[in-house]
Amino acid sequence: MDKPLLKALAGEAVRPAPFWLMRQAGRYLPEYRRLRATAGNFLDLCFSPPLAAEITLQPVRRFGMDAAILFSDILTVPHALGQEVRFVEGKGPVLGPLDLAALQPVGGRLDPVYETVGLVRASLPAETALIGFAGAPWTVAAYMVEGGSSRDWPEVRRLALGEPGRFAELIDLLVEITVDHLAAQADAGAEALQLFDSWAGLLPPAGIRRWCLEPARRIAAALCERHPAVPLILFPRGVGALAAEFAGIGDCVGLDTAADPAWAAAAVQGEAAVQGNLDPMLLVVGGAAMERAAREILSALRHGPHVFNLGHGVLPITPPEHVAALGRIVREAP
Ligand code: 1CP
Repeated sequence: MDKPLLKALAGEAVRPAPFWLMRQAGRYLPEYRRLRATAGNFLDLCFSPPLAAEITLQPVRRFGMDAAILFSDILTVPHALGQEVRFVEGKGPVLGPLDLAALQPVGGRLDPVYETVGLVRASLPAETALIGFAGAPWTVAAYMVEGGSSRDWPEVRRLALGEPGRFAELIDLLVEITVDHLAAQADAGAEALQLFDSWAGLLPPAGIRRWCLEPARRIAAALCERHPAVPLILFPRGVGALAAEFAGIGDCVGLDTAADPAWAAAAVQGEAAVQGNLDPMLLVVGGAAMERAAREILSALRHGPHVFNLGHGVLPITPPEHVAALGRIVREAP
């Protein structure tokens, strides 16, 4: 276990801080766009192990991150439960009608994802760790109920707050399949796992505790039984000071863009590693503004375990040379 990322996730203040970027594979890279153009629809790409493995490796080859994150999507899970999932060019994900009673795992649908994990593990540099991931139940439920992305997410919020008994059935099912999906990635060679709760911040505090924190606790406990040595990173985006409550559950808490790293050093780092949290727009801007902000984050979190990352995913308009510059800043930080 001498990979820098794994040491940091185990609680060590590794310097230079290991780094990777959420959505580090994707449309800002010309080599991704070229491959994407040959592949037809996006889910087919996720389920083509040689192509998905190649895309996973592209950013690591170019920028030497300390981790690769499996190229897949959080919406492979509703697909594996039998709900129709399509990605429409220029619009994003579109899901078919949700029939709660009809949802059940369709055997084998996620097997290509695990095959990809094996392919990537076999060709990663020795010091680079492989991160597997899943969407958290609340965030995946949001897309399933809403039928796609949404500005205000009215349907899922109404269901969670207005019919909690019925909503719990969906969350319970998602907890179960998420545990299986993450455990299968660990079986196939993933060395750390991240749970993306991108829409946690839509809920009031009691809702965050019930629909984000408690499911994360159950997922962490089940994974701990099956894979005690595989660390879990939680990314509850938009939850403010409640991020500290997630530190008791995961090995690492991912901070979103709005979180103050100095606060997290005091409130989170004593209990868990902290990951984050440069504003993705500063990576678009680059130059002195990016350098100043990155150094402030590194400095605020320097006394404890820190994995440098963004506060949310890389934006498609990001110049790749800014990613290279950011990597140098992190590596050369005092
Ligand atoms: O057009 C294209 O080429 C597809 C764009 C794309 C990509 C590159 C989508 C569609 N998904 C992905 C890959 C992806 N998605 C990864 C790969 C690994 C990486 O490099 O990080 C990961 C981890 C995800 C996770 C994901 N998918 C999240 C959670 C993280 C986040 O950004 O908040 C979410 C919310 C999704 C849903 C999704 N997938 C794709 C789109 C357009 C969306 C909807 C986003 C929205 O609602 O705004």
